[in-house]
Amino acid sequence: MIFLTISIVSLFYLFSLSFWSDYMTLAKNQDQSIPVPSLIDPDLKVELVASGFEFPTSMPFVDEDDIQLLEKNIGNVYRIVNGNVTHQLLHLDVSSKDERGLLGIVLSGNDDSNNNDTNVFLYYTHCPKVKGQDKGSQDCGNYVYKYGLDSEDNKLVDPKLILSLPALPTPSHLGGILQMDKGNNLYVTTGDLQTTKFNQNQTGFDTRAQNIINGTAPDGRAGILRVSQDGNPVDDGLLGNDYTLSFYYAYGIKNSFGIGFDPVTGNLWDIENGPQFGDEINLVEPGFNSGWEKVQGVWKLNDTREKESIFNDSETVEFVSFDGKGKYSNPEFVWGKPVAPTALVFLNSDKLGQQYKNDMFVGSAKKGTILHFELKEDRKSLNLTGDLSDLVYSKNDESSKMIFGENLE
Ligand SMILES: [Ca+2]
Ligand SMILES: [Ca+2]
Repeated sequence: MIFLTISIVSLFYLFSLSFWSDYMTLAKNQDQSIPVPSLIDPDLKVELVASGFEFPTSMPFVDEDDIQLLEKNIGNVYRIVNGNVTHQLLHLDVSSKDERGLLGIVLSGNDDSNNNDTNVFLYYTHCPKVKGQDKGSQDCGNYVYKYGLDSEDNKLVDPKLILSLPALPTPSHLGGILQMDKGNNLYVTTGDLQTTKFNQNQTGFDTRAQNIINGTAPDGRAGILRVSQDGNPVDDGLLGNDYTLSFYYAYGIKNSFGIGFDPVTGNLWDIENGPQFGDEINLVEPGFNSGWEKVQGVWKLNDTREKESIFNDSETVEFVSFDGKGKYSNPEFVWGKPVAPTALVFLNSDKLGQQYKNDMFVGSAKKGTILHFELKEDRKSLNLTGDLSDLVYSKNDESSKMIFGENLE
């Protein structure tokens, strides 16, 4: 039998917001009672490639054996070649409170705006400091910067500010995932920046991007933004040409830690994090409205964003549509109870076997699980059977068909 190898680093890319250091403790102990990372397919195995990182969040491949990796709280960008950390490419002064930090990275070819071979885009939170202390959250921001990779000196150089995004009222739900489409446009996930349970008295941050009819103009939160590599709106904007509405590709998103492009169709998909229910997988067509804060998962919400009833399309829910340019559509998959999806990746390869080629993989922070989904032939929905054919994973549903790997935490 040929043993195909999936590297732990590849898995980690899927499972980007896990606690790597916890896993390393497990790996060292090798105690029978402690679960070890495993894959369901007996033809595949997990292999340790590199270790010792503190709260890694994202790790793009430059090529097969050349990886960049982010540390959320420390703000370091590393280069890993053949499993060895060869260089620290950059250190950033980031705020690491709660979900803030160095969160997202994507690479692209040079666009001739600098002399470097590769552009590296980074998403991070920065709060100005006074005497070493965060000055207060009012000046914090989430930023997307473009760097050039100087591969001779192994440094990220020539920083250019691409997007300046809000970071209030709380250090939660700020997205931070970056992706690049085939046309070399940059996509950025943002969240609503509100912690529903603990900050319900906060006001002034309700925008129309959260489907608040009388809300203020969208300011970059609660969506998937699309910009050129210079930070300009693409085609004058899908939903309108006002700043910052012109950046929105999708809206009505509470928070997202994962977006990916289907390598067959080029369609964008996302995972979304619900409150105490209703994590989602969505096909994100241009102008997609995911429904937050009016609908989450398959549920219509009340004024305090709790479940009110099952939502169906005939029901009257007043969504913000931006003059009909934005369209609500239902998720392609919903979890009844949260599994904290952390990454979404399409496997654009047959290296793990023909049966996985172009399929979708989703990481979950719950027990470090990697889930595997096949798309239907039209590639606009998921090929789900049995208990999952209602598109909802409920408490007693059989989930084994989804599971690809476990204990990757
Ligand atoms: Ca939704
Ligand atoms: Ca079900």
